[in-house]
Amino acid sequence: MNGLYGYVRLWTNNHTNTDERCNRILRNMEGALTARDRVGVQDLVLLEAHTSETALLDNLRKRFHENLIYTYIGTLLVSLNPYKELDTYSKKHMDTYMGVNFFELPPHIYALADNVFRTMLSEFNNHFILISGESGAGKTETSKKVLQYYAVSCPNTSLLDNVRDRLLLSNPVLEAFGNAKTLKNDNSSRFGKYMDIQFDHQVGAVGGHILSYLLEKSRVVHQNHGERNFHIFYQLVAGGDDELLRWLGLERNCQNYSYLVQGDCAKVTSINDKSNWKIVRSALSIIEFSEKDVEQLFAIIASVLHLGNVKFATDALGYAVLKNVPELHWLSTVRLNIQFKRCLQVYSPFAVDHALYARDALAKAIYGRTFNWLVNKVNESLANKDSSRKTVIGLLDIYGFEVFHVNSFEQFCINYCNEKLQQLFIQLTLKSEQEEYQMEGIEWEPVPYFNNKIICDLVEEKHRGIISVLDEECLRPGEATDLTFLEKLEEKMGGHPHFVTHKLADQKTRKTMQRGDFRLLHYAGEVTYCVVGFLDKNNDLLYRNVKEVMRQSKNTIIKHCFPYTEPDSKKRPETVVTQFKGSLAGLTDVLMSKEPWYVRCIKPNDGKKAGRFDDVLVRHQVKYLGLMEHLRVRRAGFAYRRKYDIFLARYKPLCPSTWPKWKGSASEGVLCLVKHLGYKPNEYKMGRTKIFIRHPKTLFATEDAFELCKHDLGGLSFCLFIKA
Ligand code: AOV
Ligand code: MG
Repeated sequence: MNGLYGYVRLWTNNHTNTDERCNRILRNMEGALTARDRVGVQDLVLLEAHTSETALLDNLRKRFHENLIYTYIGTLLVSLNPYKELDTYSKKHMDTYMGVNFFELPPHIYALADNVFRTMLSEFNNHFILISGESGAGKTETSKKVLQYYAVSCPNTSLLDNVRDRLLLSNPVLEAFGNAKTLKNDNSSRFGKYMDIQFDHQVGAVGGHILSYLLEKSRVVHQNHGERNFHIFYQLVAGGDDELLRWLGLERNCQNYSYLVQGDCAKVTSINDKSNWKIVRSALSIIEFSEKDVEQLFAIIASVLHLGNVKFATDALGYAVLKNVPELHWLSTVRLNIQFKRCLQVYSPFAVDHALYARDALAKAIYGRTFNWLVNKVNESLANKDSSRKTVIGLLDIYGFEVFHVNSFEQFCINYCNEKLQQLFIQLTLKSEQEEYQMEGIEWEPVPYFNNKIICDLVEEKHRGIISVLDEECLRPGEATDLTFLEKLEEKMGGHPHFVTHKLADQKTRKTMQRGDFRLLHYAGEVTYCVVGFLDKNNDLLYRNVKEVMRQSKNTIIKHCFPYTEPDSKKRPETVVTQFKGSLAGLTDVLMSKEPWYVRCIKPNDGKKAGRFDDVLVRHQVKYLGLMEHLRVRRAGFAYRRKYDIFLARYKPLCPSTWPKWKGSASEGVLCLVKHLGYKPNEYKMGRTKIFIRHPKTLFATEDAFELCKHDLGGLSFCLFIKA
């Protein structure tokens, strides 16, 4: 036997055939270890001695090639995107994981979901699952699996079947309106989503509530090459029946709509718009959207497409005049009942590019506000009317860190958000770890982390951060430009270790930047942002007259989305990024009040390919996700901790004094057990409620012994020595 984990010395009550039994057991153990060589360990804490990044990576790679995409670090779940359908998500799999302890079955998202659920039941408190990872790493798929697990596997009554359906169907609806194809991901979330699933302890999931964060509205009017607008537009054009399209004045050809073809990839092989349309259409009915709501909703979607086709000519004085295109007919009189010409009077006399800008601003406002209306409507349908106390499990699935060839205001917001979540992760993992040692009366030395607070501060610090400089510039209309914003940044941030611009850079770096760029050294890597459009996007202004015209629309959703506001209200509306900052702070508070669980998603390659494990790419993610540090904390202190009663219940067959029944307290039983197993005094500590085990190999050997005992030993008892 490889001797790394210890050896088993056996003695039996029945001394006959001892050698033969020994051999059989050792053969079994060898089998287990060989399997382990092939598929790696299922908990990285169990990695052998000199734990290095390379060892961790090797382990993930081995498992990945065996289609084992899940691996633990303690209770944290690492998930690799397989980029293919795996046969591990059936109802049968769900049932297998129900009520089973973490370490008893191979790692799985269902195991985590089930443990969260059972902890919530036993402790009667609120939890959340933070799912993080870069764009395309699998966050949204993971969050769907969790939701499916709760919806399908929790005890439930037929009365609540429709709650289940609505919970599940809220996904395709919100994805249709809030997801899009990007270069990173064919189904990229372009909004942040936090969903509370409410549980009644007798009946299971009984309701839900969704908070949405900053939708990337600019996509409505512009898509980069190789990207698409939000799915719903293509779904409507491909799947809407003839009569509906006729009523909306739409043709069944995406190429006819300027807002759908800017990325030049309206058709995507991995996406079936037509069948997705059917799913969304029936989901809307099940989520209790009335026929009228649905009609008006699609009238809005169609209007946005018409709006994108509105064109302008130049008059004799060089000002924009509306061309009399058929789209005006659909917009003005038939489906939206807005007087588009009146909207534009606001801008005239303006040049054509200004008029186009106004048109796009209106399209973005209509879509963005309709999206918020949609989320509210879904929430109404998911709301649980019963006011008795419920506990919740929150699911956080937000847009992942992203770096494109050109990065703009949207990436700045998305990456800032990821920076905040990383900060939360650091705070919570450090905090909870330290608190636990303190609570249990165990001494320990904290492990140093890279703390990304320095980057969060750079972005958001009051009066000093990038956001504050941006807002200041937004307050100087007419004077400030994107470039003056950049200059102010240079003035204030110059010398900051995580900030550089073309002007501030050394010669080598300068070659990789343009004059209008600034670069941030994020926790997850460098991103170069182009300042063009920052001020406009942050201001996100709509002319008041436009709002008035919209309010007069006969479309009740539009009317609702453009409510009356005091015309002379002095208060300046908050800028986009400041609103976002506020809502992220709110989210942090919500999360801090709950028990955290983590899933760290990893993208195995940049080509969306099954079976390809790109070492450099994965290593980079392992680094910035802080997996090594997390592992180190787990190992430096005590790799494992278990409540006395749980530890005793599992391992008591390994000791004649505790098996089959122990009469004393659980902690005394554990002490007796570990002494019998030959644990050395420095190997473990007895806390107030838990046993802490320093090295994974100790638990590993115990676990091996337990496995053998389960399979082979029957009435046999044996003693296990751990090699020093
Ligand atoms: P993301 O949410 O992390 O990116 P997704 O969850 O949308 O990434 O995953 C991207 C794609 O990877 C999916 O559309 C699937 O094709 C595939 N995929 C991910 N997880 C699995 C899985 N467990 N099994 C099979 N295929 C999977 V972004 O939303 O872009 O940050 O903003
Ligand atoms: Mg996503």
